[in-house]
Amino acid sequence: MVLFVSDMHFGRGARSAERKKEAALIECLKAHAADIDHLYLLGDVFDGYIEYRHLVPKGFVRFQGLLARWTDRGIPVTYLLGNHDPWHQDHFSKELGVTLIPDALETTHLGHRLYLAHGDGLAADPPRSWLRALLRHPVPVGLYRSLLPADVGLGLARWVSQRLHDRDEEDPTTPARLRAQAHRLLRQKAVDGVILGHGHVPALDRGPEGGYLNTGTWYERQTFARLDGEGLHLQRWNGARAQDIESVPL
Ligand SMILES: [Mn+2]
Repeated sequence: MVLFVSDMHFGRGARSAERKKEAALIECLKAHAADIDHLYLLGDVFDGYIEYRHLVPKGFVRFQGLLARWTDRGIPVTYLLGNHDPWHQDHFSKELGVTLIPDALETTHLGHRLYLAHGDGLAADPPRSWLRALLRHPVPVGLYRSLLPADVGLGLARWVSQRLHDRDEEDPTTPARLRAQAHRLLRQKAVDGVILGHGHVPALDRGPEGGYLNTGTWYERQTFARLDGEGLHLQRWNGARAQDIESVPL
């Protein structure tokens, strides 16, 4: 069984609220620990995250500890970076054993070919794709890291993240654009399923060419996805257990 979760946006709200969201995610993951084969984090795990050569942002160490325990036990964890957390270096890979993927990933689980991504690269209009390229280019990112003191750089990135960087999330056309792009990928690529985050609206549908699932958000609705022998499930953690919202065979 494979789990997919995205858009925790850890650090967005007040500390006590964030601690509750982290605790709920840990409970949900622990409830699946006995039969999980692979965990995917589909981006925007953190609301603003800049890692420096010798420093990582504070917080959410319980969640990170769970990831380390799981990878130590041989459960693979793969983290596809989102538009709010593209600035990782090697802390997650070297310290926590997590595989970091900067963009999209095609992989196979349970005999199904899957296309996985956060989704910001698919949703972006051409006028805004320059911003995505700039924020992920090593030269401006390197300059940002080296020119600003870390407290100032991370603080500024979080301020921007909260105030200016949420247009896709506020744009009511984003979920439909993600769905259209997912079905284009299902037609063009030899994949059976496309799983994205970013749109903040959970979705699951199946056309003749395959299934599309959007994980929604952990931080608002505690929705996530599960792939098992029966197919693809959109689920919600209700605080005590995972409930099926919708399922499709793949
Ligand atoms: Mn997001």
